[in-house]
Amino acid sequence: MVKAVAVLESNQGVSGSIFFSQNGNGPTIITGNISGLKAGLHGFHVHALGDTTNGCLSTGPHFNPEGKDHGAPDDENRHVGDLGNVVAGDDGTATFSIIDKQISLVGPNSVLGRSIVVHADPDDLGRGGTELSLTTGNAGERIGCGVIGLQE
Ligand SMILES: [Cu+2]
Ligand SMILES: [Zn+2]
Repeated sequence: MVKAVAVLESNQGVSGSIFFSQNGNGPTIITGNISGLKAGLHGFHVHALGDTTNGCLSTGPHFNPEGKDHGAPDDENRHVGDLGNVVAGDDGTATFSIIDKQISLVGPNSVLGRSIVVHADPDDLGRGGTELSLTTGNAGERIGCGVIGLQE
């Protein structure tokens, strides 16, 4: 079992911790909660870099080692980092448990040392019909992010 954690940083009042675990080459389980959000859907992705020197802006694009288009978590044609949306309730908190087959903590698709990012707006899952939809999902501003590091 490999385990990892990311603690979100934000200059917009967003906070939370995200936990990752993976058995062998099996799917990765991603759980956590994020607070300080407005109610509704928020794009949620692994971005390529673990660089937060310029806040969430310096975390690079969606982690995409296979050169694919942006998509939904269940799509075959998606960025490895595409986790879709988390949903915040009226209290501004999103609590989630995601099982994902493309995110990994080992091998070439490892997300260790990269960043998890939550956005201001919903991810359109590549269905928006615009060029940006196929790269970012039109998820808007990066309002919280944290570097994914190994956990004991
Ligand atoms: Cu993102
Ligand atoms: Zn993407």
